[in-house]
Amino acid sequence: MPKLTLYHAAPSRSSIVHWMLEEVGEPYDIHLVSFKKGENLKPEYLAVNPMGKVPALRHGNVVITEAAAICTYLADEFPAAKLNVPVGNPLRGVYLKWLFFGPSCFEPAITERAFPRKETPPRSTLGFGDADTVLNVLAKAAGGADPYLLGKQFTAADVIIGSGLRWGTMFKLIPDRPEFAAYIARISDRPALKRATEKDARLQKEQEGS
Ligand SMILES: N[C@@H](CCC(=O)N[C@@H](CS)C(=O)NCC(=O)O)C(=O)O
Repeated sequence: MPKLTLYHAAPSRSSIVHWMLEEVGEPYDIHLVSFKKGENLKPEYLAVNPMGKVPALRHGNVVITEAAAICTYLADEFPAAKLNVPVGNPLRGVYLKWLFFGPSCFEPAITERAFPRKETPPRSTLGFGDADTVLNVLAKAAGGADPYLLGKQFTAADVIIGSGLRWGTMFKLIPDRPEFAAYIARISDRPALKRATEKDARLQKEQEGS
């Protein structure tokens, strides 16, 4: 079985993949990348991800970057974990929508709120439209999640959207809404997320001590 290695800085966007790996349940290694030491911009790491960013995942000879792409890959590569919606299932469209909505709409909307621009480009030119609409769409999805975005099945889409909602709420980048709180409480109960979060706290100390 090809080895899985996560290039990780704890906690950061690579924590999304850390959670996903815990959900998948296959053995994996962690290669810590220290931002403090600038390791993400050194040639050794740029050979892994020329963007100089984490996460990156090595699976045998394959390297995948971009958190949502990695989660999609893992869900498809390890179908026994039942974290994907396979081709042919009518829910696959909704599943893919949320996986793409995370990085293409939710993330830029949060950034826009955190660092407002002096001059906002026209709504029609922004892929995410505007932050309020994004948050309304997400609030409706979170409020309708029963218990997860796609219904009974927890999928990689919950890892992507759930991570963004947790992170955005934690850092007060998105407004408190009861729909978000209930959904976040539900996903925070997942043993895999608890394991990844606890491990991240230990890894952070390790990183800071190094
Ligand atoms: N589009 C990337 C973003 C990754 C990203 O921005 N990672 C941050 C950590 S939260 C990073 O590596 N920052 C280091 C830097 O830019 O110097 C993804 O979704 O995976």
